Amino acid sequence: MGSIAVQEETIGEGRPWWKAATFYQVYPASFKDSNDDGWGDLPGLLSKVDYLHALGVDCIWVSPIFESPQKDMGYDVSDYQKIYAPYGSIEDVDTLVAACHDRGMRVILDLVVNHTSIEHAWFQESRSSKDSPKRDWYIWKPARYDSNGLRHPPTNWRGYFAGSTWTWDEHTQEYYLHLYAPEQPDLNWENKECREAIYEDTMRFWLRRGVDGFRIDTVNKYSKRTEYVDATITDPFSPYQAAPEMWCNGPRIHEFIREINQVLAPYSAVSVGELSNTPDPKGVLPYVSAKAKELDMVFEFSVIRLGNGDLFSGKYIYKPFPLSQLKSLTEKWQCFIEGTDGWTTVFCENHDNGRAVSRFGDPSTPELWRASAKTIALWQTTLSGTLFLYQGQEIGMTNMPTSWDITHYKDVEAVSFFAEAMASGDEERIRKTRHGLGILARDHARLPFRWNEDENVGFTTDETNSWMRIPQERGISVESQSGDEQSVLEFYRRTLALRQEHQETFVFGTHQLLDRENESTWAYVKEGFVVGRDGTEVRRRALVVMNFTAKMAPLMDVSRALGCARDEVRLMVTTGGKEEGLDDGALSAWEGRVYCDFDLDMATSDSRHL
Ligand code: TEU
Repeated sequence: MGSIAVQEETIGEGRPWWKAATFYQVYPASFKDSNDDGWGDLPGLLSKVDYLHALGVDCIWVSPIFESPQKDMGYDVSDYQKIYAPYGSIEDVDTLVAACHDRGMRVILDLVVNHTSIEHAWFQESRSSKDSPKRDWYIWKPARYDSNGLRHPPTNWRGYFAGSTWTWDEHTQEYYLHLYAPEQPDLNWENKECREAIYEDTMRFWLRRGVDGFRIDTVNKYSKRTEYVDATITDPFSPYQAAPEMWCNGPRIHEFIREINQVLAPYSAVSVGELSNTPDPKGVLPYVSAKAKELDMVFEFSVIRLGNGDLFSGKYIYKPFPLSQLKSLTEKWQCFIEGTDGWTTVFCENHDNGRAVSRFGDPSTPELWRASAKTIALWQTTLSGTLFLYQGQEIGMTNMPTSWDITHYKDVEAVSFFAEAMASGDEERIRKTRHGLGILARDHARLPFRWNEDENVGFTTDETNSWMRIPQERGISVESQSGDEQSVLEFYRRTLALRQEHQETFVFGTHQLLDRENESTWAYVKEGFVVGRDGTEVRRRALVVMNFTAKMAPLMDVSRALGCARDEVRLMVTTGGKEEGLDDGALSAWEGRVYCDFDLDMATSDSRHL
């Protein structure tokens, strides 16, 4: 299964396969159920590999499928070498990898190694006694006592899912650290033996089986500051304080990541790390600079976090944002690699955020929903870096309807934030949290994938069995959109193909934002170079112009923006579906277009990529 029938490892110097590839994240519990238990599984995913191949997907990222008590949907692993039975078996993973390789596609797994489940054998051993050889594989600290003799956690840190980052262990009379749920104790990366076990039992185990790399969960939290002191009080109403400076990007983080790199390198495995709390390019570049030999790429969250309240206690107090902010953050994370040997990623959805069309688009009518979902597609597929799509994005899946009550939210984060608001007894906070969850909750992206228009949407046989309620918006399904030239799905197929065809401009090009203060229209120029037949460099520019409102918007002077004569301007693609009247001076509601300064029938085979 090791060898794979794909294009050569590198397209040219500095051009490994994953740069121009389209990645697609599968959230397996919600993708496709093959055995009618209401829970998606690996045979279900396998049955859809051809669908993904036809869409233009090059690499599938599968969210955690390992043995787990599912406190955090598999991000709490109890055995890295076993598959959670409702997903299938380890042989199913082999079959999936082989099926992808046969089609020239690749597969990466989700590597969750900042923490394990409390049910993992390592933790069971660690908590068994203070003298356990694995005691130091997790982070244990004694209690603090106040003047009244009351016991307190070692520090005042707030965890991601509300409450303290520390849980008291009666048996050994110490606290253990967990940045997430109490059932997700943090591993102690300071311990070399523990690191070696992680490399061997998680990474090498799966690489030997033929997987092509990893999406690496919480990649910058492995090195913590070792002082374990209180964080500054920023929320005077809470005993627990946000403390990312204590456990994120710690002193040994680059050393640990270089070690990971050495584990992956012999397998030429690709790595994409989840890099939170690092909104400064100067902090991100060291992770993704090619010569640093750390990670191939990372997810930086500034864009996807737009609308979130403050990062910790106020996360679900929705904060509206103007279009200009979305534009400038996009520009920032497009441009930060220019002139460097680093690389960037493009994404606007994942399993931890609300749906893009409900956050950046307008699902208020079927027409606006479709137009805005297509414009979001245009935005994403014309940006530089490696593109990541999330399941259902390609059919414009939306957040759950506002009429669904709070009992439909299953995620540990949503449940704890809502419980915390309720416990405060503050009506305003409860109302705002409920509203914010309606836009931002992680549950929205976890609703079952809509394959068809049946009640069970083709996800499972009996919809009443589904682990999450099934959304019933008609028209948002693969079946209803396939073959409809105006659909979101067919638009994704077309623009993904265009992205490949013109990758010098879209994947590898520079990004220049125009008219940055305009709060209705978004325009940028992408510029790349190809080598013509005669050996000279040929510049290729594209203007992406998108109306991000439900009203008509004036169209800018396209030839001026592209810096070419009017008769050299070509329309490459429009979301509008109109073939004529394209230079009519206006964009209709949520319409997006791409113009370019080169002949479209000049096939890329006439030139070669740089
Ligand atoms: O998320 C890490 C994380 O801290 C955030 O980016 C996450 O979105 C969180 O909700 C912020 O409040 C990763 C996984 O993607 C997430 O699903 C897991 O819950 C988490 O790790 C713990 O493993």
